Amino acid sequence: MEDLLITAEKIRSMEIRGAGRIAVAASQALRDYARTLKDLNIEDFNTKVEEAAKVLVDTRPTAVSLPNAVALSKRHSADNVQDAIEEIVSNSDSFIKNATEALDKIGWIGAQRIRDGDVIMTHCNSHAAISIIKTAFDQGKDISVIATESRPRRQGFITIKELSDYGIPTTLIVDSAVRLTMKDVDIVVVGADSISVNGALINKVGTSQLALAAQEARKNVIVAAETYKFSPNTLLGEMVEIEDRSSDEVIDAEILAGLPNVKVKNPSFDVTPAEYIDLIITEVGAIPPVMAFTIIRDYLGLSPI
Ligand code: RUB
Repeated sequence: MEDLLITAEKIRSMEIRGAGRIAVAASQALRDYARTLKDLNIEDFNTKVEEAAKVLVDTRPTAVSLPNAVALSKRHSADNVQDAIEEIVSNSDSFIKNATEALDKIGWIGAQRIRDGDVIMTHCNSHAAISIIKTAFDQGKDISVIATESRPRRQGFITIKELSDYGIPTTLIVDSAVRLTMKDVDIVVVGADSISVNGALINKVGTSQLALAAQEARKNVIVAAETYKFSPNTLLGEMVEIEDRSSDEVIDAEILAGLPNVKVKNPSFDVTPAEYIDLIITEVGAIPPVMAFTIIRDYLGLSPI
């Protein structure tokens, strides 16, 4: 359990972050933990796996990739521990392989939407969105990127480093410059933490202001999202929980202590309605947001996982 707890802590503290990376790390941790339980009987094995799954899922609430990855990895139909471990290892290995391949497919499909000369705006740090940008660049398209800082955790800094190392010309802006800068942009490309059954996108706070400004300026917004980022539980009417993070990320605790009439709100994600999104690029194709239900039905199953 110790290794699994270390992974859980890394996810909670955001040492491991981004919906895709979180999913892969959780699946790996669960798989490796299951392997350590070979001496148990099947009842105790199942109990331990469920407990471990809960520890992982409880680390962060918004990215549905996390519960999806855990559920897809842990399910088994075995009545003995050896077979159960084999199934879990095989589930997890194929989840990780598919997740890795999905990034390449999304890159290729999404790059079809990027034209030579395009200026792309992105927000936060999404590996799926960056896969599209890098693929378009690899195809020889003369592109450049405008990346937001993404306060308060400034994941935009990870993005500009990654793009710069790749040789892609990149401009960093503060989040509040999004609307002013939108006139210079051709297309917005962002990632996803969750996509609900009505096609709404839940992603890093500020994403919806990019989408709003893009709509006003008649620029397309495309979302890069693996199928495991769609939320089956939204079929039951469940809302995606928006993570509220500590005020320390926004203002120093000592300064805040001296401001008795001030409180700080630090929502980490926001919701972009489907009507602001042109296309969602998944590994199984580019779909309009209204087709979210189909992705959930065909790739995740109708019974919530
Ligand atoms: C990261 C974030 C990313 C999505 C998609 O938030 O909002 O846009 O997770 O990323 P945080 P990816 O830094 O709080 O985890 O495409 O890499 O899965």
